[in-house]
Amino acid sequence: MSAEIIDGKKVAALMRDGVRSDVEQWVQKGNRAPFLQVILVGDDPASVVYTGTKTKACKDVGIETNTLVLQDTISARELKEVITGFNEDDSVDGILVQMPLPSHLSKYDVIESIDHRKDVDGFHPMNVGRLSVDQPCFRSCTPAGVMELFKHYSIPVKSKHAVVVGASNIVGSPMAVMLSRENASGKATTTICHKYTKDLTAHTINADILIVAAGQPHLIKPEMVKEGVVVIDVGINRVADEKSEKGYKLVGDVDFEAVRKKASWITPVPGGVGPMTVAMLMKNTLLAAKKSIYPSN
Ligand code: L34
Repeated sequence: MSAEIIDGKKVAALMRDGVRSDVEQWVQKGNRAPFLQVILVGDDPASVVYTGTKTKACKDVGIETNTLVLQDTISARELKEVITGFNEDDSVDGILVQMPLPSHLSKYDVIESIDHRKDVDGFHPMNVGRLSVDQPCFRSCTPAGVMELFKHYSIPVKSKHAVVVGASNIVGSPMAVMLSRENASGKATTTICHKYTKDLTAHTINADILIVAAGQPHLIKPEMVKEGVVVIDVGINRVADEKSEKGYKLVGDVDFEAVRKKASWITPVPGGVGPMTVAMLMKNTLLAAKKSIYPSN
């Protein structure tokens, strides 16, 4: 078997088309354009790239945006004051603080200081909690983007065995919740593996759907999966590459060339999950502007 490629770049472009026409309609009705406030603390090179991609996507769909770049020496109190200002500003619909943060700042405190009604990342405990009880909320963009891929390609989830490798707050954990909830897109039997899992292969080999968000280049080898598996590779690792102009190349958490021979569907890196994360952010920002999720806003 050789897998069909799940083209995240293409599906993300289609999603952005949808958001663009919804934004147009929203503005035609006399509303101002949605506004996303991005906050970047420091100059982590990957964060600079990702926030740049987000700005470009906003322009593409008619969402207005601004990126506030703060020094990595900023105190927790100062950052909180900045966020409070945006919370109280009615012209700001969505607030996104790009991760990771410098080590002296607590991501939990920073995330909780964002008004959950403007938390377009879906990281605030209010949104995470509402996700886990299947109530309307902002959903973390990466796992929500993966669910969108299943929908687009009509890949069945219900009653499948989904194995999630990686248990982070922003990907693995909400991914497992989305897959396992008893709703139209979920109903999978779900296993979560992480760095304390004793025999990873014993779990991955049973996966009908394997989602890997471990941050380890080429962790998943062909002998770890069964024939016909659907493989979603969330990893984006920069590895040194002299042949590339940038001096690095991007590789996923899956040994793509080898695993694709056994899989039925597989996402590439780049061009898989990454662009979907950004497209979901556009969708969430529109929902925030429309106050669709929290009408009392
Ligand atoms: N607050 N912090 C916050 N929200 C997020 O949703 C993120 N994330 C992760 C890091 N920190 C965050 C992102 O935006 C990862 N992430 C992200 C966004 C975009 C892409 C990858 C990760 C992306 O566009 N990936 C492209 C390749 C980009 C490249 O060339 O480096 C792809 O095709 O996979």
